[in-house]
Amino acid sequence: MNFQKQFDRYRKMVNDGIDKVFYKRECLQKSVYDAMTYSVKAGGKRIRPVLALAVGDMLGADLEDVLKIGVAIECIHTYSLIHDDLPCMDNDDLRRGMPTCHKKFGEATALLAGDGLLTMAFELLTDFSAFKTLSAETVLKAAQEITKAAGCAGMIGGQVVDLESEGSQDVTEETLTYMHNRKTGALIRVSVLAGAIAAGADEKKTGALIRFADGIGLAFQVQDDILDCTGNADVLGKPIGSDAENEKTTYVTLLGLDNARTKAEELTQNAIAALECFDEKAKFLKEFAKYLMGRKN
Ligand code: GRG
Repeated sequence: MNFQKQFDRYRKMVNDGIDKVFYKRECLQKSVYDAMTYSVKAGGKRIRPVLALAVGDMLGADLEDVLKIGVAIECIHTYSLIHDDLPCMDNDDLRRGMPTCHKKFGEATALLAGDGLLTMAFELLTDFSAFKTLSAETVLKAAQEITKAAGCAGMIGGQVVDLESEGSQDVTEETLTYMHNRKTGALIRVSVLAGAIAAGADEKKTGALIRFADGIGLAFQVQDDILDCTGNADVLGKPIGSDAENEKTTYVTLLGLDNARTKAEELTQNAIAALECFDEKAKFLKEFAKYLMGRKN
C-alpha cells in the first residue's frame, strides 16, 4: 500500500473512533459536548493517533486497542489547542480556518470544553474492560506515560516556559529546544511510545522509536516556525506572523530561515536513521517523517 493510502486508512480509523465518542448529546450540559465535538472534529491532521497506530501496526499490536489510546491522545491534543487559543494565552480567532472554540461558544464554555476533553481522555484510558487484548496493567502503563507527557514535566511545562519567554531577548537555542521538547514533543513522543507499549516492544526497539519521535517532534516545531513566516494563511488556516507579533523567539529568529530549514532537514534525516533496525517494516514511519517536513499546514 502506498504512503497516502495507508495514511488515509489510519486517519479514517481515527475519525471513526472519534465519531463513537463524540456525537450529539441531548442533556442540560449539551453546550460543552457541542464545543468539544466542534473542536475535535474541526479538521485536525490526526498525526498523533496515526503515529500510535503506525507503530502498533509495525510491531503487531491489536489496532483496535491502539486506536482507543490514540483517540485519548487526540482529546488531550485538542484540549491543548482550545486552551492555547484563549485570550489569556495566544488569543487567536482562527484555527484550521474556522473560528476558535471560544469565538464560537464563548470563553467559559471553551475553557470547560478543554477541561472536558482532558478528562474524557482519562475516562477512555481507564475503561480497561473496553480493551480487547491489552491487560489493565499495560493500559495503565500507557496511561501513566500519557499523564506525564501532558503534565507539568511535559506539555504544560513547555507552555509555561513559552509564556514566560515571550518578549524576552535572551532566549537561547537550548531554552527553545527545552520548551519545544515538552510543549509539542512530549505528546508526539508518547504517541509513538503508546504504540510500542501496546505491542510489548523491548527496550532496544522502544529506544530507537523514542529517538525517531524526538527527531520528528523537534523537526515538526522547526517547520512550524518556518511556516509562521513563509506559509500561506489560507492553507495554514490562521494568520501568519503571529510569532513575530507576540515577540516570540523561534528557530527562524535565532538561526535565520536557511539554517532553520537545514536544521529541520537534519533532524528528519536523523529520525529516519534511528529506524534502521526495523528495515522495510518502518517504510510508513520514514515516509511520515518526510511528510511532516513537507507539510504546508
Ligand atoms: C494550553 C496546556 C496548554 C498547552 C498548549 C501544544 C500547545 C501547548 C499549544 C499548541 C500551540 C501550537 C500551535 C504549537 C505549535 C505546534 C503545534 C502543536 C501545532 C498544532 O498541531 P497539529 O499541526 O494540529 O498536529 P492539527 O490542527 O493538525 O490537529
